Amino acid sequence: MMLMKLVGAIAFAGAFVSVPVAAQTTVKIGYATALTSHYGVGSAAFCEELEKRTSGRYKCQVFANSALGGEREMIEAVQLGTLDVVNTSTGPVGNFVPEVNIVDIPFLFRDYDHARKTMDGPIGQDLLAKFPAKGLVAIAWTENGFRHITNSKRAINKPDDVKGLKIRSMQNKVHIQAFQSIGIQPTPMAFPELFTALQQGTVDGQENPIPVILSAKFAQVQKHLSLTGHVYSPALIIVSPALWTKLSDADKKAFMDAGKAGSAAQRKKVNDDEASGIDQLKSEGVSVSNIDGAAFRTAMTPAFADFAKKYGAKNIRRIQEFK
Ligand code: EAX
Repeated sequence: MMLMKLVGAIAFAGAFVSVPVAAQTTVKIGYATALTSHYGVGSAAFCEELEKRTSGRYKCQVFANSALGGEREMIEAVQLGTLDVVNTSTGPVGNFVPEVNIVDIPFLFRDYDHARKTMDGPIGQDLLAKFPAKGLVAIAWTENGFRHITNSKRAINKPDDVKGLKIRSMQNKVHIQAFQSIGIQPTPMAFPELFTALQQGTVDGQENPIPVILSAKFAQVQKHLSLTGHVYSPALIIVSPALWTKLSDADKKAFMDAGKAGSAAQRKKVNDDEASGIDQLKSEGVSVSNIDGAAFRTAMTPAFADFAKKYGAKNIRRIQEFK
């Protein structure tokens, strides 16, 4: 009898040891792709680490699959404070922080190692420091991946093969200019509209990293994948100033550390998807062609001259030569 009372008392006391609801802050986080995607894995790792490092005082509420709109809309919501955190590609970010456009220049990065070192190094950190002036707090570089072209019309093996194709682009002026320079008709469009646009033939194709092509099931609406690797697409975890300014220094550090955990998990998922994704797409009936990137790079030369003017030939070289 005494024992039952003790167990009861402990259970009852136990209930009071957990974090009183009042002290728990819900952190709303949004991203464009599926829960099981690289963004889903990265965001889950961020949330898990945040909850752990704050002993449950901060707990995420996740909005996957563009539930709160496309990346541009989510970034606006973070600026307004109606959304706390977004894990987004740099696609639309240049519309808010123009300096970031430089990392979306095609054929800028040699490989994942070069790109990740650059984003985590002084160049990437300098760019993160540009965000607060625009009402955004960027705390970590995550990753989308190297982008490739898919389409439903024809196999693409050389630059001439893309001429006249209507390709959906992100809302990114660097991409739009680069695609126009090789004769593509770029159609800027928010990600949540893309699958239907491909299905209905509003556009012939699109370009995204393997992890997005897999998680968005584009094999259902696209016949051809051309491994152009034409752009390395970084991503970011951005926090709203409305939340950030309320955080203690210790909690700011917890968010930063959680950002690092999210970045590592997202990049690992990209590695995994890259390793198995192409065979999976082939098994789903997609024809895959390897591409001579240098030919596409040469074809885009007119655009590069303009990018050098806009973003500085020295800045571009600094990224290209970063080790
Ligand atoms: O960030 O819009 C795009 O094509 C992006 O790659 C996608 O939203 C994931």
